[in-house]
Amino acid sequence: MNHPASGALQARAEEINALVSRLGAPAWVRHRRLLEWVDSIASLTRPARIHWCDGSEAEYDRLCEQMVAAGTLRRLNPEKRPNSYLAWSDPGDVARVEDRTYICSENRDDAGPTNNWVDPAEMRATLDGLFDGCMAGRTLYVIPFSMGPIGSHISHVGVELSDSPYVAVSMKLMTRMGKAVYDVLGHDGGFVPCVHSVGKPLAAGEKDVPWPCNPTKYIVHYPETREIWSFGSGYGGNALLGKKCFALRIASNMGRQDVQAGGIGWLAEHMLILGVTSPEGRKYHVAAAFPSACGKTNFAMLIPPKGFEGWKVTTIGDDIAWIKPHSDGRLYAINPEAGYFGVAPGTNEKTNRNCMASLHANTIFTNVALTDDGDVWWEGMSEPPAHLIDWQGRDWTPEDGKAGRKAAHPNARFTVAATQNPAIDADWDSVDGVAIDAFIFGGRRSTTVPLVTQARDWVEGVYMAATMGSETTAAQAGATGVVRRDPFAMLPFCGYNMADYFSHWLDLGNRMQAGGAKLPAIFCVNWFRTDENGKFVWPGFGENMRVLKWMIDRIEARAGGVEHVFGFTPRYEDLHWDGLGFPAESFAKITSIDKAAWEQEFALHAELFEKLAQRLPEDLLEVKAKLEARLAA
Ligand code: TSX
Ligand code: MN
Repeated sequence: MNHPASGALQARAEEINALVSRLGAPAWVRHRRLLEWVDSIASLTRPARIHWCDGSEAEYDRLCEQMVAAGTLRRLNPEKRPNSYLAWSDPGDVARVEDRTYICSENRDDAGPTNNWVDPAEMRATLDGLFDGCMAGRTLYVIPFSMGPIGSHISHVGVELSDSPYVAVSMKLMTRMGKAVYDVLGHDGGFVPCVHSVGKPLAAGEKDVPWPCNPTKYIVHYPETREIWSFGSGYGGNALLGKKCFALRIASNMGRQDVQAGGIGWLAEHMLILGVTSPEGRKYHVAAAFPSACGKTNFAMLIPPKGFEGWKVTTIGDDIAWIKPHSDGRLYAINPEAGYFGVAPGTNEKTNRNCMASLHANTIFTNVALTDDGDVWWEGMSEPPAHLIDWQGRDWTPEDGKAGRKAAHPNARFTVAATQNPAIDADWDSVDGVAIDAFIFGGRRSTTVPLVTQARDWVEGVYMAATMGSETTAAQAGATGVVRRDPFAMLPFCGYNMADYFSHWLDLGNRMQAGGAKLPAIFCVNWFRTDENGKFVWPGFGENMRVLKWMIDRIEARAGGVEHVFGFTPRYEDLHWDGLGFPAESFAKITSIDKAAWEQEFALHAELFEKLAQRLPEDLLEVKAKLEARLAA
């Protein structure tokens, strides 16, 4: 006790004890910086109380009960949909708000021309004003979560402070949330601080609304200090900050900052991860990037069709992959998430049987319709029932549907734990991740882009991914059928300059190859070519297995293919056709390359490259010139 250091230690301990008692922190929280941060946010936002989430089932059930009482959730019929709930959001809070999403780097050019940017000091001043007292009358939930398997060297921890119980229970389904995270953090482990408020303080005695939110919305990222601040929305990616904000925008920065810190770097990608096991028991893993409305979750849960007896497809993830080089020269991927937050409309027993099975119980639905027997319905699930209550609480009949009024919002969602997926991969929670054999990049294109192409090498693959485009559908904002560039399906999710992101991919490939690594093959796919009558030619869904098998055969140097302008493509006879009558003439329609269409396509690539010109890597311009020369020849 007389040692000089022990007095200082004692003073520190007393300070922590004072913080702990002021904040009501439980015994398992003794992380000084975390306590100080919670204290500072509580001082700013002035909640009525603080709830430290432990992630238990009991806590989940209690919060859901409270939300039922408050009118935020409705308990579904336990006979039809056990332990499941339905939420209807405010009609002005139904989707991510890209025009209100900011990357506040110190330097504007580091955010790049595809992100909204505001000077961080200016943004901090704005947010300080908005967050001042914004949690009045509400509970501040302290939500600790691990993105990735607890204890994995690829995983990272976040802590979200939110005044929304809907966020707290959603984070339980979507991440590894709870007490165990504090064991990883210890007394001084690193975490990404995420501050979220629905932005609707309650005056003394004011009655709450079922879905509080604020017309003013801000989704803000500070990449240098790795912070996330979200104001005004309670919906999806705006509010569940582990997903798009952390696992993509902040993590993409972390993967690149790792290089600046002397590491080899890593990738945070908008990719599903699936396993394919052959009848011989050989297992392969692919990671695939698709823009929205391409059926990513359906592909992640694909069921092999007739003719593929003995083949198995298993899901590691349906939305995000964190990918890191390993000392064996291969790239290993984890799914940082632990649940699915998927679009409900269009999901049915035919398009995705595994998904429908996942949703049989323990699910939170948002903005779908309610049936008269207390179950859920959405467009594309089945024949519409004679009567429903739509997502805005109004009566709905199939007549309304014919008049164009949808029962479920087009962006209606399910939130469910990954463990409910009957096709979950045995290694989905592995701390090592899975070794990636191939990358797939896809888009929705009615013309121009063939069914499948294998890039000749890494740089050509990066070019294909960088120039990806997809046609908008009726479910999206704006005109339909317009091709929008969506590099790597990362346009709304890359947390820094998109041109620097291309360089990061190229450089990582170069570093790995210099170390003797054999990089994954890169493929480009398009399930959506249409014929002269506007009908889809390729049957898609489970039949995409035929394309997957060709890819695996290419990796094993078993399959044939021919070289065309853009790389290698299968001939009709290179695909396994057992169980499907698909004529060679149809195959020709979806693999043909139209020279004039591609000349136009290259002009669109040039437009994208001009936008990114300031920092665009030379290599991509070289690939473009080579491909154009091939097309001209
Ligand atoms: O998810 C889709 N996939 C990937 C599946 C593993 N969808 C749905 C996209 C919207 C989210 C698809 N839609 C796919 C596809 O491969 N292909 C198509 C186009 C299509 C739609 C209907 C039919 C065939 C193709 N056929 C019939 O309706 C009978
Ligand atoms: Mn996504």
